[in-house]
Amino acid sequence: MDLVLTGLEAPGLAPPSPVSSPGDHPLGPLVVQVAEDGPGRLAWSVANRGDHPVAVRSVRMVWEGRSVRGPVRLLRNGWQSWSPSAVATLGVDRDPSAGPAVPALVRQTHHPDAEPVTGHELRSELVTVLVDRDGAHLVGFLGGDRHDGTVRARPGATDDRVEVRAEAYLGGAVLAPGERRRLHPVEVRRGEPIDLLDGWAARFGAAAGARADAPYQVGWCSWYHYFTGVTEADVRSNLARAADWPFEVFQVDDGYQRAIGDWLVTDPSFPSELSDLALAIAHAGFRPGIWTAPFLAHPDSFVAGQHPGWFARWGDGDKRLVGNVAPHWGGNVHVLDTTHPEVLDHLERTAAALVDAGYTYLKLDFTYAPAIAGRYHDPSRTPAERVRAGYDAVRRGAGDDAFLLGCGAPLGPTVGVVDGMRIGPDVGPWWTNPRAGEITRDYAGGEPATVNAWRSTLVRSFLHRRWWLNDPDCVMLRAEATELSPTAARAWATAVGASGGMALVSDDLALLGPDARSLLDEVLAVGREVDALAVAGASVRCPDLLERPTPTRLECGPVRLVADLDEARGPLARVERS
Ligand code: 9PG
Repeated sequence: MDLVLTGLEAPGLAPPSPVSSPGDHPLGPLVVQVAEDGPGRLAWSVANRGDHPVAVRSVRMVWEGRSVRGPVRLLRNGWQSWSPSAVATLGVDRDPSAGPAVPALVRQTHHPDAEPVTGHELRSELVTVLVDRDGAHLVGFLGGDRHDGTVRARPGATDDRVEVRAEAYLGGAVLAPGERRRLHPVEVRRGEPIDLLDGWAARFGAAAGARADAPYQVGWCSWYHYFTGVTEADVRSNLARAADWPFEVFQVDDGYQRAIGDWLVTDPSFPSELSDLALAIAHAGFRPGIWTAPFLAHPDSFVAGQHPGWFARWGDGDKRLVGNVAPHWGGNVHVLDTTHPEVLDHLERTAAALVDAGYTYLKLDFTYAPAIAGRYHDPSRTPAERVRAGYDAVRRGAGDDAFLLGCGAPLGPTVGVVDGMRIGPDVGPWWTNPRAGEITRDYAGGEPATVNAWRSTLVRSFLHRRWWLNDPDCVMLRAEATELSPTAARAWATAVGASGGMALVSDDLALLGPDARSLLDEVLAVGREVDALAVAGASVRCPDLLERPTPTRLECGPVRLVADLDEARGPLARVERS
C-alpha cells in the first residue's frame, strides 16, 4: 500500500479540506500549518485566525492508502493502562464503542474521545502499524503531553483503498484569537512492524524526556490477595515474614485510607499513623510504597466537604463529574479539577506529605479521570494537559527521588513524569473472568483477568525502558485462595520475567512454600537478565504481536518466551534460550 496525504479536517468547525502539500491551510476559523520535518515526519500546528475564541475538538491529517493488498491488520494500542490492546482486522473487527449497550463511563475510561465510532472505523492510540500483503506502515505521534493522538483507520471506497487519519484530540480546548498551538509531530514510516514500533518508542521517549533508568523493581503489594479488605495487621504479618524474600519495595494498596480523596487519614482498620507503618516497613529493610487515586474524591471525603469548588462539573448545572462508579468504594467518586491552582497545590502537598511520612514509592491510580470531558476551571487546557498537570503536581511534591508508578493512566501525557507504568489491565486470582463483558460489553479485554494482563504485557513489551519501566502487574504464587491453576500462575509469572518488567508479589506470604520461592527466584533471574539487556538498548519484542489476538511469544537477546494458551488445558509457558 502507498499512503498519500490527501486532506485536513477540523470536525464540527469546517468541511474537510483537500491537501496534498505542506504549507498554511485555512480550515474554517482555524489555520493549520503542515511542514515536512525530516524523513517521514510531519510537524504541524493549529492557530485561531479569527477575532473570537474557538473551542477545538480535534484536528486531523488524512491519508489515503492506495494499491492496498488486503486484508489490512493493525495494532490497536489502548489509551490508558487498562485499555485493551491487540491486533484487529479492518473491515472485520469493530471498535468496541460501536458495540451494543456500552455505558458512557466505560467509553470515557478507554478513549480520549468517548463518542462511539460508526461503521468499520478502528482506533489506535498514539501509534499504529498497518500491515497488508505488501508490508507494514507505522503512523505515530511523537509526543503526548499537549494533546491525545488517535489514529483512525477505515476501509476506503474500493477494496484497494483505506483511509487513515492522525487526529490531534484537543477535547474542546479553547484557543484565544490569534493563538497558535504546536501539535505533536506525526511519523509515517515503512518497515518491519516490530522494528518500526521499537524505533518509534525510542524516538518518542527521547523527545518526551522519559524517566527510564530506575533500577529493576522487586516487591510486595497487598492488592491481589487482600483487595479492599486489607488491614494493618495483614500488612504487618506479611512484613514479619518478608525478611527472607528478595523484595525492595513493600507497597500498601487500596484499603488503608479513610475515604477516596483522604490519603493522609487512615481507616479504623489501620490504627497506626501512616508514618509509623512506613517506619516499620523501612526498619524491615524495604522501601515503603503506597497507593492513591490522587485525582478522585468520594463525596463523603473530608476533601470534598471542605472544598466543594475543587471538582470538575458536567452539563450546565453544578453536578460533579463522575470519575468512576466503584461498588467497592461505596458508589460514585468525583474528578478533581487539575486546572484549578488550589487543586494542583493540594496534589503537590499531599504527595509531599506521603513522602515525608516515609513513602517514597507512590502508585498513582485511576489517573485517566481528569481527561473525561466536563467543565473545568481553565477551558484552554486539553484533556492530556489536565492529566499531565496533575502528574506534574504530584512529581513536584514527591521530589525527583520518589518512584512514581502510573496506573489507569493515559500513556501519552505521562512519559517523562513516571518511573514505572502499568501497561495492562489488572491480573486477578483467575485466568479468565466467567462474567466478562457483562457491564463493559466489548471492552471485556480491559477487565481484571490474568489473560488480559498477559495480552497487554506482550503487546506493549516494546515500551519497556523506552518510556519507563513496564509494570505488567503482580505475580500471584499461592496455590490456595485462588482460582488460578498452578500452571497458569507459573505461566503468568514466567511472562512477567521474560518481559523484564517490574516484579511485585501479591500473596499472603503465609501461603507460600519453597515451590513458590523457587519459581520467584527463576522469574527474577530471567527478569533481571532481560531488563539489563533492555537498559543496554535491546528491545523486548513480541514477534507474534500482529499474528494472533492473544500473542504467545517474547524475545530479548537470547531469552525467548514460548507459550501455549490452549483454553481447555490451560496456559503453559516456558523460557528457552537461543
Ligand atoms: C485498587 C486497584 C489496584 C489495581 C489497580 C486498580 O473499575 N473498577 O471497579 C476497577 C477496580 C479496580 C481496579 C481497576 C478498575 O484496579 O489497577 O492494581 O490498585 O485499582 O482499587
